[in-house]
Amino acid sequence: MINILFAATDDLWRDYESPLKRALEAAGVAANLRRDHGAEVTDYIIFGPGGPVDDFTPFTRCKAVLNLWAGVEKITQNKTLTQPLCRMVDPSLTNAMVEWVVGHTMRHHLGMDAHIHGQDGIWRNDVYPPIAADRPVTILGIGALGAACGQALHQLGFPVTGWSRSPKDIPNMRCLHGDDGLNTALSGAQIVVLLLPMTAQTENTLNAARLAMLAPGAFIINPGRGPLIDDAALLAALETGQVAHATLDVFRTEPLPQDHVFWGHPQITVTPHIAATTRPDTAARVIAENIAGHENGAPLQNRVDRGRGY
Ligand code: NDP
Ligand code: OXD
Repeated sequence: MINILFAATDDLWRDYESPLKRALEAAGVAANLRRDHGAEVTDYIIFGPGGPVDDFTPFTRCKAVLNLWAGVEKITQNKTLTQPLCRMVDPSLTNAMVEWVVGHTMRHHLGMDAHIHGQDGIWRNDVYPPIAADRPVTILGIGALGAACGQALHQLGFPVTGWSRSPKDIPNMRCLHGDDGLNTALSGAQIVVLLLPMTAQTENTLNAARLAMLAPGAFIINPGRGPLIDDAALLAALETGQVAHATLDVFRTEPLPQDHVFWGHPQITVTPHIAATTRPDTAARVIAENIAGHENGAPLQNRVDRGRGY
């Protein structure tokens, strides 16, 4: 029998307790899942932000910390964490992100706002969108989420360019990497989707100089992390029309303060970090199967490289 500590908030325990117990049983893991195991008897920690564990030092027998979130920027800064860390890669979360990114891409591509807000009796049939093949989309970050979004956008006909840290060869998209690759990826892009993790290297990836490389009137869609974009540079680019509209799901401060300039800005759409929430049923299966595999000698899945920060 292994001891699994659920170290997350009360509301997440309500959502996850039953799915985790079911998934552990289905994966053949004999486990005691509780919120109050002592550090010295804990074999695995299921971790969520805002939970009770800040100091991982006493968890000397813990074999892995399994994060309930895909993004790990907060926990990787915790110097007491020396145990292996796994991030969340959940098929339902991926599908949710694909739906959200495709939805917001199509809104901008089709210019839906003009018709939703322009029911004024005037028949303007001379303005219509290009076909997707004439609308290049660039995705910054082509890992679990960015690559899946790229495939879906390709299916709809968009020419997709993806950018990553290391060289990649992903079907149906032009793959670029490194600084030169970033400049090429952004040059002339009409829609840019940010799905990078937050690290010291990715902060302000979209700064003034890089926003200037986009096609005039470009659209920005950011479900990655707020600090990936230089906020002041974005506001300036919206002002000149270099960027026509930004749809932002993530922010430097969350919740986004009520008096923040982004709220109510006519060229910004704020969504409250809901692009892709981890779904308990599928996430519980991912965690249970990872533990089961590890107990049977397989390497841990979705391990975070602490040096890279993601
Ligand atoms: P992955 O780790 O699978 O992919 C990250 C991608 O970013 C990889 O392609 C990686 O390159 C690239 N990357 C990292 N650092 C750099 C760099 N310095 N330069 C260029 N490329 C870089 O992450 P996921 O796809 O699972 O998730 C991405 C992010 O999405 C999460 O970190 C999180 O912040 C955010 N997220 C947001 C959600 C929401 O609801 N808004 C929900 C879930 C996640 P390489 O392939 O070479 O490693
Ligand atoms: C995540 C997120 O990282 O919801 O999972 O942003």
